[in-house]
Amino acid sequence: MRDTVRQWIREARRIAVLTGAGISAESGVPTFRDAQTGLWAQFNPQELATEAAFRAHPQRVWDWYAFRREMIAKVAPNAGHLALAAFQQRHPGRLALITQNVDGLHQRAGSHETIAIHGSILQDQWLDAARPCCDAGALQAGRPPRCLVCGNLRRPAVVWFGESLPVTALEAAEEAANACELMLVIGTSGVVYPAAGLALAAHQRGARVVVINPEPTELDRVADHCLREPAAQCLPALLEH
Ligand code: BV8
Repeated sequence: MRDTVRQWIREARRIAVLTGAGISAESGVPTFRDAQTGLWAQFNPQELATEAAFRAHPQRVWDWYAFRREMIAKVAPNAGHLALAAFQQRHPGRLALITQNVDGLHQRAGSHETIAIHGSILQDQWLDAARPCCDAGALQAGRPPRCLVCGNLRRPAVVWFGESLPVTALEAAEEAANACELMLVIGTSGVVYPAAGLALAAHQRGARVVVINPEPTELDRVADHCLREPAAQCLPALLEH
């Protein structure tokens, strides 16, 4: 069935791609569900990735992000990330890449216009609105670091559960989903919204939807085809010239 999807890719003037943690799995980054290994196994990720959890247990949540950052720093983009970036270079403006991932691996692979709808784990921001005293260059060290004067905490620049997505990224993602003729849904379980809703929107607009995932997902129900394959093995063949 790969050939049919390759044909659909050749025919589509506008392609949207929605990726999740699965595309980084073959780089060695555990998926969201798998990230709960060892020390973190007793915590549900949706409990750790919330403002309430951070305010209640700032050190625990900061350490969880530090643990994930260290893992991400040790890995490299895989053949799946690279195949998408290469396709974008060969066909400028034809493929819009939307990711739920905060790991920055698409960007490191060369996908410079990646629409990162859940932010980035590689940047920090202030927990509360910055006051005149809040200088990110002069922090009181700690886990998390804080403002020397008012104690405002630093937090990872990711979108936590219950938080709205960055408006510009969400608008760009919705535009791409609504304008595409083909959407590739790669390495996502399709349970988190509004991200998963982008695939539903594309389907409702008449676009073909292809799921690439070794396991069944919540989005198979709107898929025209499911390729039950690991992304780094499937994408190079699918996207090669
Ligand atoms: C919000 C950043 C508005 C942080 C993340 C509608 C219905 C139900 C619930 C809701 C709804 N609307 C909103 C909600 C609530 C909530 C939500 O969706 N809850 C779910 C869990 C039920 N959504 C929100 O809270 C969103 N905000 O709605 O705000 C608002 C605001 C105020 C008041 C009211 C409303 C914010 C959601 C974003 C949260 N932040 N990440 C961080 O990373 O720490 S979400 C995070 O989890 C990831 O970014 C990703 O989105 C998700 C994990 O999913 P996946 O990436 O798919 O990973 P997963 O592990 O699940 O699956 C991996 C897949 O890969 C598997 O299928 C596996 O088979 C596959 N795989 C494995 N290996 C491979 C592979 N595939 C290919 N190749 C391989 N080799």
